[in-house]
Amino acid sequence: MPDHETTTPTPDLPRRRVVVLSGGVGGARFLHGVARALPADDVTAIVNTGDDLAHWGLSISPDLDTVMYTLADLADEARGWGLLGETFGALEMMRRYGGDAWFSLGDRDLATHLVRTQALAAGATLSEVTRRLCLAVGVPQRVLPMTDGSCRTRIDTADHGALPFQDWFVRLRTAPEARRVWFDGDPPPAPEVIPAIRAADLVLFGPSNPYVSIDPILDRPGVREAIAGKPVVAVSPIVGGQAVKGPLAAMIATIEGEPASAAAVARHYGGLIAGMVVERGDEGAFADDPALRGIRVLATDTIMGDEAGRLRLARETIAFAATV
Ligand code: FO1
Repeated sequence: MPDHETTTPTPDLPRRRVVVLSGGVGGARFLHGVARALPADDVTAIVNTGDDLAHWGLSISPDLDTVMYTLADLADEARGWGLLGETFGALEMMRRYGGDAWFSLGDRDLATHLVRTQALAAGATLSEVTRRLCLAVGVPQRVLPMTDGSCRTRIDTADHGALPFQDWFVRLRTAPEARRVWFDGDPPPAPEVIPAIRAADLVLFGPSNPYVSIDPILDRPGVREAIAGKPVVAVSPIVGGQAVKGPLAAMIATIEGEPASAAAVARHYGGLIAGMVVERGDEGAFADDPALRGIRVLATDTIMGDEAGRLRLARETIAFAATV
């Protein structure tokens, strides 16, 4: 796989302006493929910020950073978050001081949060500082936070009440059963979000968690309406009844009361999607459910094992989305 500087957009794909809705790792890897398949000007990522948190006095936007690091080829792919070649010296000292050490901020990653925090304190918007960070690490695609305002994901649990997302996800390792997901704050989308969707030929939902990654974006006022007239295709984050990564399979069971499946994700998106890309073997449930018969399905290999796999899935999804 060539470096991204030398990668040429796929010649046999027609020119399409694509918007990808994304959470962290799954969406970021899919975006990496889309970014290698199309000219940079044609790709806009709209990224969940419901996972954002203030920690050690810093403004942290995990999904924006995962997308940025992945597109810049700087991500630690094995860990699934943070930077490649990271060290955790500051975290070790924090632990010695008896400070909060449950959320692991790496030494190099700290620079990202320091720049963001300073810029926000000086009056920049999250959109502006994200653009600045992306340009600095060589990401030419447009990466937009879903909002410049505050919208925080909360997980209602039986034993611990309503938890901030990262408390549930990292500190408690998703152990408390998730009963409901809701968003604290209802800010408008960031200024470029609706114009980007209006200008798009295709809208793709990355293989991200629908409850905690895609829904917070869709719930920004005006986003569902802007998406409604577009060809929308979702890539399934569920493969053969299992989540590729993270707590989604358990969430479908506890929130919807049904086993995890690509079809359950499609039902959750309701009439919003015209097509879904699923793992081979997962397509049968779509034909069986009258509610899903209107959704076109592409069954393919959706596990993005390596960069070639991401690029292939991106090309197949874009070509498929042009037909829905
Ligand atoms: N995930 C973890 O499981 N443990 C961590 O300590 C952790 C730290 C962390 C720091 C910065 C960052 O950008 C992401 C980090 N993540 C960590 C990942 C993050 O919690 C989740 O991947 C996303 O919020 C879900 O998409």
